Amino acid sequence: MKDFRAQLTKGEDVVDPATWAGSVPAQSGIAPRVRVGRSKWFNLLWLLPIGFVVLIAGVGFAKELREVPAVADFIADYPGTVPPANGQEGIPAWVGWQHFFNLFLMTFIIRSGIQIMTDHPRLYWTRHSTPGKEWFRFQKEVPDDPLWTAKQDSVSLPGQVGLPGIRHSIGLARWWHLGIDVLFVVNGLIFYILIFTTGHWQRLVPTSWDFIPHAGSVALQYLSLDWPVDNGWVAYNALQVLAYFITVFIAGPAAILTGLGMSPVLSTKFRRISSLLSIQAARSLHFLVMVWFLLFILMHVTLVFTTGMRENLNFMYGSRDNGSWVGFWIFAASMVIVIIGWVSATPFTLRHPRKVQRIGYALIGPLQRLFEHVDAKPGQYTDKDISPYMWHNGKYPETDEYRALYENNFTHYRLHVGGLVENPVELDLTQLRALAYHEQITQHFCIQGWSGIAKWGGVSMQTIVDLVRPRPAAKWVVFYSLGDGPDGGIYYDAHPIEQMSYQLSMLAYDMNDAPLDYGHGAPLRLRNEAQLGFKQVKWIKGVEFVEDFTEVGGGYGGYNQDHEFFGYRQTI
Ligand SMILES: Nc1nc2c(c(=O)[nH]1)N[C@H]1C(S)=C(S)[C@@H](COP(=O)(O)O)O[C@H]1N2
Ligand SMILES: [Mo]
Repeated sequence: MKDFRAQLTKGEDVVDPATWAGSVPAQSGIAPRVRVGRSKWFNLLWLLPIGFVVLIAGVGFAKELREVPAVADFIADYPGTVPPANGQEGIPAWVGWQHFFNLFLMTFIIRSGIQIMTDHPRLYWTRHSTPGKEWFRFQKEVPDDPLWTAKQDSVSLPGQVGLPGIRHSIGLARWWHLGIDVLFVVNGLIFYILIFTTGHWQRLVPTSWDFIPHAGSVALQYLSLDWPVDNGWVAYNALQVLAYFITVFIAGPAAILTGLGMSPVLSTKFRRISSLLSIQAARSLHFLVMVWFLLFILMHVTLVFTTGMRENLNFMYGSRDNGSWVGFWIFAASMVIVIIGWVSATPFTLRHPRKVQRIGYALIGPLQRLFEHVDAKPGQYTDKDISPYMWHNGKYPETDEYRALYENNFTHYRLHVGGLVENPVELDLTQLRALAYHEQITQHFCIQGWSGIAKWGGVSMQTIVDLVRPRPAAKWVVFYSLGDGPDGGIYYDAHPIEQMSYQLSMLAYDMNDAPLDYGHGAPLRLRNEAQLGFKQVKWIKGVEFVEDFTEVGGGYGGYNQDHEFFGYRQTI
């Protein structure tokens, strides 16, 4: 075990984009496209000219429509605003504060969300992630190479768009995304509590069917460029109420639920929900929710500034209804904060990635840890669910040690199991195959976003635990690979000992009824279905029971944690 530790490297404490992730060169994506039919792709940039033409034509027709007497009467009957039943008016200061926090947090959430997506720039509706079957992509078609990896498929973003922009920076992006999400949820819950205890909710919820004709009328008035006269201090117009209602009560919760829908442990535990909302449906919907937010922000900001900027900013930033410039200046000051946050987030992340890793873990880690206690039952999938295509990932083993083993059909292969155990063992493949056989058909969840189902055959980790008998001091189990990670030093990962007794933790030597092949981890790999894909160490040579993983490698719990600032608990 000592030798294995000596083969580890520590990883840096800053990000140097030149040497990042095994010196992957930057690679940009292509214009986003949507699949039409079996294999035609529609470039979404066409929506810009098409949208422009539709908008101009819409304005023309809306103006004509308003000349029709019946339509004019309709607008007179439904001018656009339904005042709240409780007659409450005004916008209290706490609404302004919450609005600001929300906006500030959203800038990081959206940027890091887009960054996460660039790590697998394709969206699917089924959990199989089969190349060519995606409905959306902003990357070229998957090349014919059978060993093409998901990492090779990832793309970069400009540093001021993505967070932090550089290619395959998902570990850091996830801290921003999940960490800030916690603050966003807290802010949202406080907002819910306050609106429902003060009656302010009545300004955001359509409370009668009248809202529909009023909203239609407002849409027509906007489109005809002859805008409704309304007073946002007293009540929002019906279209505004609908937009705010959808954003606050539908899009917000949908973002959280679809986000959780991508979790390996929750998808494996809550089968019924997962059969409807597979990781890929969740990921696609999560993206569409973001599209809603982006369109909402675009329309909202445009209208705030064009329907009476000074007034509108006084309402939301100054909580006053007068003609002063107070609201504007508070808004301007708040924008300085937003801009500072925006501009410094990427440079800060590249300079202080360990801080991002630590603060991110402080925010979301407790939840990730809580979900680690979930031991899901087998039997979620059957043979017919097995994916036709399973992506590959990671760095293939190229060492002489591995090549020699491979060429001899692993006759000289030995699995070393030791550390804090009563009975350390060395097992060759024949001995491993002689142990009780365990099989499971389960889904793999790569952190990058792709997934796939396979049948795994081998030895349950419980069998190994019973064989070696860990000492009470053992709290973590470290899996060492025959292969190096992208920055040199062997790949490894640490798992909590509790999960080694779970029903879906095993060492697999078979995949889909055949011996595990080179790309997927021959001769032996880990499956722990409560965790993300990068923790499923392939090409395993050693298993060490330890008290604490801080003694191993860079001390952060695994190769990606040491080198790419991932988190060590990856249940979501
Ligand atoms: N030794 C080693 N194991 C590894 C990796 C790696 O780079 N080296 N990559 C991990 C990642 S990121 C994923 S998603 C899975 C991919 O497994 P697959 O290629 O069999 O689909 O392997 C994991 N195990
Ligand atoms: Mo992965």
